[in-house]
Amino acid sequence: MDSQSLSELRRRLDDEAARCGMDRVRVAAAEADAVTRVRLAAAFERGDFATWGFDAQRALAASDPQSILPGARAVICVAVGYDTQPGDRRPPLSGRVSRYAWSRDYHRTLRDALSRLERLLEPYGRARAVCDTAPIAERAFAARSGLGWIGKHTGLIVPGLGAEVFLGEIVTDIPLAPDAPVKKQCGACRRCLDVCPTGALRGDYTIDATRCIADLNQRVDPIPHPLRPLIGDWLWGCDLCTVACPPSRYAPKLERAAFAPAPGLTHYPDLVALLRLHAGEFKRRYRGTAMGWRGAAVLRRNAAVCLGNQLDRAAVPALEQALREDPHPMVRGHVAWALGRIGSPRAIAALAARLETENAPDVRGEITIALGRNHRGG
Ligand code: B12
Ligand code: SF4
Ligand code: SF4
Repeated sequence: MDSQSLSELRRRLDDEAARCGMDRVRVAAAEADAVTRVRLAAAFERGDFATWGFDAQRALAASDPQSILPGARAVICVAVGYDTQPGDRRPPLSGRVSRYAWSRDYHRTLRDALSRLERLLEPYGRARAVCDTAPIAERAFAARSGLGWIGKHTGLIVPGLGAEVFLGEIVTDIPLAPDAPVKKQCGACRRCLDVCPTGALRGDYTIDATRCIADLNQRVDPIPHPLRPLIGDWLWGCDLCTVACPPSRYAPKLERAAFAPAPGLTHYPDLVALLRLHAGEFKRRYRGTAMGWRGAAVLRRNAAVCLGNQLDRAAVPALEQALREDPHPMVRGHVAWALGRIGSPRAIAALAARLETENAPDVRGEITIALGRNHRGG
Protein backbone atom coordinates (compact mmCIF):
# COMPACT_ATOMS: atom_id res chain seq x y z
CA MET A 1 0.00 0.00 0.00
CA ASP A 2 1.31 3.49 -0.77
CA SER A 3 1.46 6.16 1.90
CA GLN A 4 -1.70 7.90 0.67
CA SER A 5 -3.76 4.68 0.91
CA LEU A 6 -2.31 4.04 4.38
CA SER A 7 -3.29 7.54 5.53
CA GLU A 8 -6.78 7.01 4.13
CA LEU A 9 -7.06 3.64 5.91
CA ARG A 10 -5.95 5.29 9.15
CA ARG A 11 -8.69 7.93 8.79
CA ARG A 12 -11.32 5.22 8.26
CA LEU A 13 -9.95 3.30 11.24
CA ASP A 14 -10.26 6.36 13.50
CA ASP A 15 -13.83 6.99 12.30
CA GLU A 16 -14.93 3.38 12.77
CA ALA A 17 -13.29 3.26 16.23
CA ALA A 18 -15.22 6.37 17.28
CA ARG A 19 -18.46 4.80 15.98
CA CYS A 20 -17.70 1.68 18.10
CA GLY A 21 -17.43 3.83 21.26
CA MET A 22 -13.64 3.95 21.50
CA ASP A 23 -12.17 7.17 22.85
CA ARG A 24 -8.64 7.08 21.43
CA VAL A 25 -6.69 5.17 18.80
CA ARG A 26 -2.93 5.32 18.35
CA VAL A 27 -0.38 3.18 16.53
CA ALA A 28 2.97 1.76 17.71
CA ALA A 29 5.59 -0.03 15.61
CA ALA A 30 5.37 -3.79 16.10
CA GLU A 31 9.00 -4.15 17.10
CA ALA A 32 10.19 -6.15 20.09
CA ASP A 33 10.64 -3.75 23.03
CA ALA A 34 13.82 -4.48 24.97
CA VAL A 35 13.03 -1.96 27.77
CA THR A 36 9.71 -3.67 28.45
CA ARG A 37 11.25 -7.15 28.31
CA VAL A 38 13.86 -6.16 30.92
CA ARG A 39 11.24 -4.44 33.15
CA LEU A 40 8.88 -7.42 32.93
CA ALA A 41 11.63 -9.96 33.59
CA ALA A 42 12.84 -7.93 36.60
CA ALA A 43 9.30 -7.70 38.00
CA PHE A 44 8.75 -11.45 37.64
CA GLU A 45 12.18 -12.17 39.14
CA ARG A 46 11.36 -9.98 42.19
CA GLY A 47 8.16 -11.98 42.69
CA ASP A 48 5.89 -8.97 42.06
CA PHE A 49 3.51 -11.26 40.17
CA ALA A 50 4.09 -14.47 42.11
CA THR A 51 0.33 -15.16 42.23
CA TRP A 52 0.20 -15.16 38.39
CA GLY A 53 3.04 -17.55 37.57
CA PHE A 54 4.53 -15.15 34.96
CA ASP A 55 8.11 -16.03 33.99
CA ALA A 56 10.95 -14.99 31.62
CA GLN A 57 9.16 -16.76 28.75
CA ARG A 58 6.13 -14.54 29.34
CA ALA A 59 8.38 -11.43 29.41
CA LEU A 60 9.85 -12.42 26.05
CA ALA A 61 6.44 -13.02 24.44
CA ALA A 62 4.66 -10.02 26.00
CA SER A 63 7.33 -7.57 24.85
CA ASP A 64 7.30 -8.79 21.24
CA PRO A 65 4.15 -8.45 19.06
CA GLN A 66 5.70 -10.94 16.62
CA SER A 67 4.73 -13.61 19.17
CA ILE A 68 1.10 -12.81 18.35
CA LEU A 69 1.44 -12.28 14.60
CA PRO A 70 4.69 -13.17 12.84
CA GLY A 71 5.46 -10.45 10.28
CA ALA A 72 3.51 -7.82 12.26
CA ARG A 73 4.27 -4.19 11.36
CA ALA A 74 1.96 -2.20 13.63
CA VAL A 75 0.12 -2.42 16.96
CA ILE A 76 -3.10 -0.42 16.95
CA CYS A 77 -3.82 0.56 20.55
CA VAL A 78 -7.25 1.68 21.71
CA ALA A 79 -8.53 3.16 24.98
CA VAL A 80 -12.10 3.28 26.25
CA GLY A 81 -13.02 5.28 29.36
CA TYR A 82 -15.04 3.34 31.95
CA ASP A 83 -15.51 5.92 34.69
CA THR A 84 -19.08 5.46 35.94
CA GLN A 85 -20.21 6.95 39.23
CA PRO A 86 -21.69 4.86 42.06
CA GLY A 87 -25.01 6.71 42.12
CA ASP A 88 -26.88 4.61 44.68
CA ARG A 89 -26.87 5.30 48.43
CA ARG A 90 -24.80 2.99 50.55
CA PRO A 91 -26.79 0.46 52.62
CA PRO A 92 -25.43 -0.95 55.92
CA LEU A 93 -23.37 -4.16 55.75
CA SER A 94 -22.48 -3.59 52.10
CA GLY A 95 -19.18 -4.05 50.30
CA ARG A 96 -17.72 -2.26 47.30
CA VAL A 97 -17.19 -3.49 43.74
CA SER A 98 -14.70 -1.77 41.47
CA ARG A 99 -16.14 0.22 38.59
CA TYR A 100 -14.29 -2.00 36.14
CA ALA A 101 -16.24 -5.11 37.20
CA TRP A 102 -19.87 -4.21 37.73
CA SER A 103 -20.94 -4.01 34.08
CA ARG A 104 -21.14 -6.56 31.28
CA ASP A 105 -17.58 -7.96 31.08
CA TYR A 106 -15.43 -5.26 29.44
CA HIS A 107 -13.43 -7.93 27.60
CA ARG A 108 -16.56 -8.82 25.65
CA THR A 109 -17.49 -5.18 24.98
CA LEU A 110 -13.99 -4.38 23.74
CA ARG A 111 -13.66 -7.56 21.70
CA ASP A 112 -16.95 -6.81 19.92
CA ALA A 113 -15.65 -3.35 18.98
CA LEU A 114 -12.18 -4.63 18.06
CA SER A 115 -13.62 -7.27 15.76
CA ARG A 116 -15.36 -4.51 13.79
CA LEU A 117 -11.96 -2.88 13.30
CA GLU A 118 -10.49 -6.25 12.33
CA ARG A 119 -13.13 -6.58 9.60
CA LEU A 120 -12.28 -3.11 8.29
CA LEU A 121 -8.58 -4.07 8.05
CA GLU A 122 -9.06 -7.57 6.62
CA PRO A 123 -9.01 -6.61 2.89
CA TYR A 124 -5.60 -4.94 3.37
CA GLY A 125 -3.70 -7.44 5.49
CA ARG A 126 -3.77 -9.75 8.49
CA ALA A 127 -5.05 -8.40 11.80
CA ARG A 128 -5.40 -9.99 15.24
CA ALA A 129 -7.41 -8.36 18.02
CA VAL A 130 -6.21 -8.72 21.62
CA CYS A 131 -7.79 -7.76 24.93
CA ASP A 132 -6.34 -9.99 27.65
CA THR A 133 -6.46 -12.88 25.17
CA ALA A 134 -2.76 -13.19 24.32
CA PRO A 135 0.41 -12.20 26.18
CA ILE A 136 1.17 -8.60 25.31
CA ALA A 137 2.29 -5.83 27.67
CA GLU A 138 -0.79 -3.75 26.90
CA ARG A 139 0.22 -0.66 28.86
CA ALA A 140 3.78 -0.61 27.57
CA PHE A 141 2.62 -0.69 23.91
CA ALA A 142 -0.13 1.81 24.63
CA ALA A 143 2.53 4.17 26.06
CA ARG A 144 4.77 3.62 23.06
CA SER A 145 1.86 4.42 20.71
CA GLY A 146 1.25 7.79 22.39
CA LEU A 147 -2.11 6.75 23.82
CA GLY A 148 -0.93 8.00 27.21
CA TRP A 149 1.78 7.65 29.84
CA ILE A 150 2.42 5.20 32.66
CA GLY A 151 1.98 6.58 36.18
CA LYS A 152 3.37 5.54 39.57
CA HIS A 153 0.26 3.37 40.07
CA THR A 154 1.55 1.50 36.97
CA GLY A 155 -1.65 2.28 35.04
CA LEU A 156 -1.81 4.04 31.70
CA ILE A 157 -3.06 7.62 32.01
CA VAL A 158 -4.75 9.00 28.91
CA PRO A 159 -4.70 12.80 28.64
CA GLY A 160 -8.28 14.07 29.01
CA LEU A 161 -9.57 10.67 30.21
CA GLY A 162 -7.35 9.75 33.15
CA ALA A 163 -6.47 6.25 34.33
CA GLU A 164 -9.96 4.71 34.30
CA VAL A 165 -9.58 3.33 30.80
CA PHE A 166 -9.62 -0.15 29.34
CA LEU A 167 -7.05 -1.04 26.73
CA GLY A 168 -7.21 -3.23 23.65
CA GLU A 169 -4.95 -3.83 20.66
CA ILE A 170 -4.93 -5.05 17.09
CA VAL A 171 -1.65 -6.48 15.88
CA THR A 172 -1.42 -6.23 12.08
CA ASP A 173 1.02 -6.67 9.21
CA ILE A 174 -0.33 -3.50 7.56
CA PRO A 175 2.52 -0.93 7.82
CA LEU A 176 0.51 1.89 9.44
CA ALA A 177 2.70 4.84 10.45
CA PRO A 178 3.43 4.94 14.22
CA ASP A 179 2.33 7.91 16.36
CA ALA A 180 4.65 9.77 18.73
CA PRO A 181 4.75 8.81 22.46
CA VAL A 182 3.51 11.26 25.11
CA LYS A 183 6.48 12.48 27.16
CA LYS A 184 5.06 12.91 30.65
CA GLN A 185 5.73 11.69 34.19
CA CYS A 186 4.12 12.04 37.61
CA GLY A 187 6.65 14.52 38.98
CA ALA A 188 6.30 15.05 42.73
CA CYS A 189 2.72 13.73 42.91
CA ARG A 190 2.26 10.68 45.16
CA ARG A 191 -1.48 10.58 45.70
CA CYS A 192 -1.80 6.96 44.56
CA LEU A 193 0.95 5.90 46.98
CA ASP A 194 -0.69 7.73 49.87
CA VAL A 195 -4.15 6.29 49.20
CA CYS A 196 -3.08 2.66 48.68
CA PRO A 197 -4.00 0.79 51.90
CA THR A 198 -1.59 -2.12 51.41
CA GLY A 199 1.61 -0.35 50.34
CA ALA A 200 1.58 -2.24 47.03
CA LEU A 201 2.99 0.72 45.08
CA ARG A 202 6.68 1.42 45.50
CA GLY A 203 6.82 4.90 43.97
CA ASP A 204 9.33 3.90 41.30
CA TYR A 205 6.59 2.98 38.77
CA THR A 206 6.52 -0.64 39.96
CA ILE A 207 3.98 -2.60 41.98
CA ASP A 208 4.12 -5.59 44.28
CA ALA A 209 0.94 -7.11 42.85
CA THR A 210 0.86 -9.74 45.61
CA ARG A 211 -0.15 -6.89 47.97
CA CYS A 212 -2.67 -5.25 45.62
CA ILE A 213 -6.29 -5.64 46.76
CA ALA A 214 -7.39 -6.27 43.15
CA ASP A 215 -5.11 -9.31 43.25
CA LEU A 216 -5.95 -10.42 46.79
CA ASN A 217 -9.68 -10.57 46.15
CA GLN A 218 -9.29 -12.78 43.09
CA ARG A 219 -6.94 -15.30 44.70
CA VAL A 220 -8.29 -18.82 44.97
CA ASP A 221 -6.13 -19.69 47.98
CA PRO A 222 -6.45 -18.18 51.47
CA ILE A 223 -5.69 -14.45 51.75
CA PRO A 224 -2.61 -13.90 53.97
CA HIS A 225 -3.66 -12.89 57.51
CA PRO A 226 -1.71 -9.58 57.73
CA LEU A 227 -3.35 -8.31 54.52
CA ARG A 228 -6.99 -9.15 55.38
CA PRO A 229 -7.61 -6.04 57.54
CA LEU A 230 -6.14 -3.82 54.80
CA ILE A 231 -8.72 -4.96 52.23
CA GLY A 232 -11.42 -2.94 54.00
CA ASP A 233 -14.72 -3.34 52.22
CA TRP A 234 -13.46 -4.11 48.69
CA LEU A 235 -15.38 -7.20 47.61
CA TRP A 236 -13.87 -7.21 44.12
CA GLY A 237 -11.14 -5.03 42.61
CA CYS A 238 -10.09 -1.68 44.08
CA ASP A 239 -10.52 1.80 42.61
CA LEU A 240 -8.52 3.81 45.12
CA CYS A 241 -5.37 4.63 43.14
CA THR A 242 -7.07 5.19 39.79
CA VAL A 243 -9.77 7.44 41.28
CA ALA A 244 -7.27 9.46 43.37
CA CYS A 245 -5.08 10.12 40.32
CA PRO A 246 -5.46 13.84 39.41
CA PRO A 247 -5.84 13.26 35.65
CA SER A 248 -8.82 10.93 36.47
CA ARG A 249 -10.30 13.37 38.99
CA TYR A 250 -10.24 16.27 36.54
CA ALA A 251 -11.42 14.30 33.49
CA PRO A 252 -15.01 14.92 32.33
CA LYS A 253 -17.50 12.38 33.74
CA LEU A 254 -18.47 9.84 31.10
CA GLU A 255 -21.37 7.78 32.50
CA ARG A 256 -21.15 5.21 29.70
CA ALA A 257 -24.21 2.96 29.47
CA ALA A 258 -21.96 0.05 28.39
CA PHE A 259 -20.10 0.26 31.72
CA ALA A 260 -23.02 0.98 34.04
CA PRO A 261 -23.90 -1.77 36.56
CA ALA A 262 -25.42 -4.87 34.93
CA PRO A 263 -29.05 -5.69 35.92
CA GLY A 264 -29.26 -6.65 39.59
CA LEU A 265 -25.72 -5.43 40.34
CA THR A 266 -24.60 -2.44 42.33
CA HIS A 267 -21.45 -0.77 43.58
CA TYR A 268 -22.53 -1.65 47.13
CA PRO A 269 -23.60 -5.31 47.24
CA ASP A 270 -25.28 -6.77 50.32
CA LEU A 271 -22.55 -8.75 52.11
CA VAL A 272 -24.92 -10.89 54.18
CA ALA A 273 -26.76 -12.01 51.02
CA LEU A 274 -23.38 -12.72 49.39
CA LEU A 275 -22.40 -15.01 52.28
CA ARG A 276 -25.21 -17.29 51.07
CA LEU A 277 -24.40 -17.02 47.36
CA HIS A 278 -24.74 -20.42 45.69
CA ALA A 279 -23.49 -21.52 42.29
CA GLY A 280 -26.82 -21.07 40.44
CA GLU A 281 -27.34 -17.51 41.67
CA PHE A 282 -23.68 -16.73 41.02
CA LYS A 283 -24.01 -17.83 37.39
CA ARG A 284 -27.21 -15.87 36.88
CA ARG A 285 -25.86 -12.69 38.41
CA TYR A 286 -22.12 -12.59 37.77
CA ARG A 287 -21.22 -14.93 34.90
CA GLY A 288 -21.38 -12.17 32.27
CA THR A 289 -19.27 -9.70 34.29
CA ALA A 290 -15.52 -9.32 34.90
CA MET A 291 -16.05 -10.73 38.42
CA GLY A 292 -17.61 -13.91 37.10
CA TRP A 293 -14.55 -16.07 36.50
CA ARG A 294 -13.48 -17.19 39.96
CA GLY A 295 -16.70 -18.75 41.26
CA ALA A 296 -19.17 -18.32 44.09
CA ALA A 297 -16.88 -19.53 46.91
CA VAL A 298 -14.33 -16.75 46.24
CA LEU A 299 -17.08 -14.11 46.53
CA ARG A 300 -18.40 -15.69 49.75
CA ARG A 301 -14.83 -15.68 51.12
CA ASN A 302 -14.42 -12.01 50.14
CA ALA A 303 -17.78 -11.11 51.72
CA ALA A 304 -16.57 -12.70 54.98
CA VAL A 305 -13.36 -10.61 54.92
CA CYS A 306 -15.34 -7.39 54.31
CA LEU A 307 -17.73 -8.22 57.17
CA GLY A 308 -14.77 -8.96 59.45
CA ASN A 309 -13.43 -5.50 58.64
CA GLN A 310 -16.70 -3.71 59.31
CA LEU A 311 -16.74 -4.92 62.95
CA ASP A 312 -20.55 -4.76 63.00
CA ARG A 313 -22.21 -7.21 65.40
CA ALA A 314 -25.31 -7.27 63.19
CA ALA A 315 -23.35 -9.58 60.86
CA VAL A 316 -22.69 -12.22 63.55
CA PRO A 317 -25.83 -14.40 63.03
CA ALA A 318 -25.12 -14.72 59.27
CA LEU A 319 -21.42 -15.45 59.91
CA GLU A 320 -22.37 -18.00 62.58
CA GLN A 321 -24.60 -19.81 60.09
CA ALA A 322 -21.87 -19.70 57.40
CA LEU A 323 -19.33 -21.16 59.86
CA ARG A 324 -21.67 -24.11 60.43
CA GLU A 325 -23.00 -24.61 56.91
CA ASP A 326 -20.69 -23.31 54.19
CA PRO A 327 -19.47 -26.36 52.21
CA HIS A 328 -16.10 -24.76 51.34
CA PRO A 329 -13.34 -24.98 54.01
CA MET A 330 -11.60 -21.82 52.73
CA VAL A 331 -14.83 -19.85 53.19
CA ARG A 332 -15.38 -21.28 56.70
CA GLY A 333 -11.77 -20.36 57.55
CA HIS A 334 -12.27 -16.71 56.57
CA VAL A 335 -15.65 -16.64 58.32
CA ALA A 336 -13.87 -17.78 61.49
CA TRP A 337 -11.39 -14.94 61.04
CA ALA A 338 -14.27 -12.45 60.64
CA LEU A 339 -16.00 -13.69 63.80
CA GLY A 340 -12.71 -13.41 65.68
CA ARG A 341 -12.27 -9.82 64.46
CA ILE A 342 -15.76 -8.87 65.62
CA GLY A 343 -15.02 -10.61 68.91
CA SER A 344 -18.46 -10.19 70.54
CA PRO A 345 -19.56 -12.78 73.13
CA ARG A 346 -21.89 -14.41 70.57
CA ALA A 347 -19.09 -14.50 67.94
CA ILE A 348 -16.70 -16.16 70.42
CA ALA A 349 -19.35 -18.66 71.48
CA ALA A 350 -19.99 -19.58 67.82
CA LEU A 351 -16.26 -20.17 67.28
CA ALA A 352 -15.92 -22.31 70.39
CA ALA A 353 -19.01 -24.38 69.44
CA ARG A 354 -17.72 -24.98 65.92
CA LEU A 355 -14.34 -26.16 67.21
CA GLU A 356 -16.19 -29.13 68.77
CA THR A 357 -17.39 -30.43 65.37
CA GLU A 358 -15.13 -28.95 62.66
CA ASN A 359 -13.02 -31.58 60.88
CA ALA A 360 -11.02 -29.59 58.31
CA PRO A 361 -7.52 -28.93 59.74
CA ASP A 362 -7.18 -25.48 58.08
CA VAL A 363 -10.51 -24.32 59.48
CA ARG A 364 -9.65 -25.65 62.93
CA GLY A 365 -6.40 -23.67 62.66
CA GLU A 366 -8.28 -20.45 61.76
CA ILE A 367 -10.74 -20.97 64.64
CA THR A 368 -7.91 -21.57 67.10
CA ILE A 369 -6.13 -18.38 65.96
CA ALA A 370 -9.39 -16.38 66.18
CA LEU A 371 -10.09 -17.65 69.70
CA GLY A 372 -6.46 -17.14 70.74
CA ARG A 373 -6.53 -13.54 69.54
CA ASN A 374 -9.58 -12.87 71.67
CA HIS A 375 -8.14 -14.60 74.73
CA ARG A 376 -5.12 -12.31 74.42
CA GLY A 377 -7.58 -9.44 74.25
CA GLY A 378 -6.36 -8.46 70.74
C1 B12 B 1 -2.16 -9.18 35.80
C2 B12 B 1 -3.00 -7.93 35.71
C3 B12 B 1 -3.36 -7.30 36.89
C4 B12 B 1 -2.71 -7.66 38.21
C5 B12 B 1 -1.35 -6.98 38.26
C6 B12 B 1 -1.43 -5.47 37.90
C7 B12 B 1 -0.18 -4.83 37.34
N1 B12 B 1 0.06 -3.60 37.75
O1 B12 B 1 0.54 -5.40 36.51
C8 B12 B 1 -3.75 -7.09 39.24
C9 B12 B 1 -4.76 -8.15 39.59
C10 B12 B 1 -3.14 -6.53 40.52
C11 B12 B 1 -4.43 -6.02 38.37
C12 B12 B 1 -5.09 -4.94 38.92
C13 B12 B 1 -5.68 -3.96 38.15
N2 B12 B 1 -5.86 -3.98 36.83
CO1 B12 B 1 -5.08 -5.32 35.66
N3 B12 B 1 -4.26 -6.44 34.38
C14 B12 B 1 -3.44 -7.43 34.46
C15 B12 B 1 -3.07 -7.96 33.08
C16 B12 B 1 -3.95 -9.18 32.77
C17 B12 B 1 -1.58 -8.30 32.88
C18 B12 B 1 -0.65 -7.19 33.38
C19 B12 B 1 0.79 -7.63 33.42
O2 B12 B 1 1.25 -8.40 32.61
N4 B12 B 1 1.49 -7.08 34.41
C20 B12 B 1 2.88 -7.29 34.51
C21 B12 B 1 3.53 -5.90 34.40
C22 B12 B 1 4.93 -5.89 34.94
O3 B12 B 1 3.52 -5.60 33.05
P1 B12 B 1 2.71 -4.46 32.28
O4 B12 B 1 1.84 -3.75 33.21
O5 B12 B 1 2.06 -5.11 31.13
O6 B12 B 1 3.84 -3.52 31.71
C23 B12 B 1 4.69 -2.75 32.53
C24 B12 B 1 6.12 -2.67 32.02
O7 B12 B 1 6.12 -2.94 30.66
C25 B12 B 1 6.54 -1.24 32.37
N5 B12 B 1 7.19 -0.41 31.35
C26 B12 B 1 7.60 -0.73 30.14
N6 B12 B 1 8.16 0.33 29.55
C27 B12 B 1 8.11 1.34 30.42
C28 B12 B 1 8.56 2.64 30.32
C29 B12 B 1 8.35 3.51 31.40
C30 B12 B 1 8.84 4.92 31.29
C31 B12 B 1 7.71 3.05 32.59
C32 B12 B 1 7.49 3.97 33.75
C33 B12 B 1 7.25 1.73 32.67
C34 B12 B 1 7.48 0.90 31.58
O8 B12 B 1 5.37 -0.55 32.68
C35 B12 B 1 4.25 -1.31 32.48
C36 B12 B 1 3.26 -0.93 33.58
O9 B12 B 1 3.80 -1.23 34.84
C37 B12 B 1 -3.44 -6.71 32.19
C38 B12 B 1 -3.80 -7.00 30.76
C39 B12 B 1 -2.52 -7.14 29.94
N7 B12 B 1 -2.41 -8.20 29.19
O10 B12 B 1 -1.65 -6.30 29.99
C40 B12 B 1 -4.57 -6.05 33.01
C41 B12 B 1 -4.62 -4.51 33.01
C42 B12 B 1 -3.22 -4.01 33.23
N8 B12 B 1 -5.41 -4.22 34.20
C43 B12 B 1 -6.19 -3.22 34.08
C44 B12 B 1 -6.99 -2.67 35.12
C45 B12 B 1 -8.11 -1.73 34.71
C46 B12 B 1 -6.71 -2.99 36.46
C47 B12 B 1 -7.29 -2.31 37.72
C48 B12 B 1 -7.43 -0.78 37.60
C49 B12 B 1 -8.64 -2.98 38.05
C50 B12 B 1 -9.26 -2.57 39.36
N9 B12 B 1 -9.84 -1.38 39.46
O11 B12 B 1 -9.26 -3.33 40.30
C51 B12 B 1 -6.24 -2.71 38.78
C52 B12 B 1 -5.12 -1.67 38.91
C53 B12 B 1 -4.07 -2.03 39.91
C54 B12 B 1 -2.75 -1.36 39.58
N10 B12 B 1 -2.39 -0.33 40.34
O12 B12 B 1 -2.08 -1.79 38.62
C55 B12 B 1 -6.07 -2.59 32.70
C56 B12 B 1 -5.19 -1.33 32.83
C57 B12 B 1 -5.71 -0.13 32.11
C58 B12 B 1 -4.79 1.04 32.32
N11 B12 B 1 -5.36 2.22 32.29
O13 B12 B 1 -3.61 0.90 32.51
C59 B12 B 1 -5.39 -3.76 31.87
C60 B12 B 1 -4.45 -3.29 30.77
C61 B12 B 1 -6.54 -4.61 31.28
C62 B12 B 1 -7.17 -3.95 30.05
N12 B12 B 1 -7.12 -4.63 28.91
O14 B12 B 1 -7.69 -2.85 30.08
N13 B12 B 1 -4.26 -6.28 37.06
S1 SF4 C 1 -5.75 -1.03 43.20
FE1 SF4 C 1 -5.90 -0.50 45.41
S2 SF4 C 1 -4.53 -1.95 46.46
FE2 SF4 C 1 -4.02 -2.02 44.25
S3 SF4 C 1 -2.34 -0.58 44.02
FE3 SF4 C 1 -4.23 0.58 43.63
S4 SF4 C 1 -4.82 1.43 45.63
FE4 SF4 C 1 -3.31 -0.16 46.01
S1 SF4 D 1 -1.77 9.71 41.44
FE1 SF4 D 1 -0.09 11.12 40.94
S2 SF4 D 1 1.74 9.83 41.22
FE2 SF4 D 1 0.01 8.42 41.06
S3 SF4 D 1 -0.08 7.91 38.88
FE3 SF4 D 1 -1.50 9.63 39.21
S4 SF4 D 1 -0.25 11.43 38.71
FE4 SF4 D 1 1.17 9.75 39.04
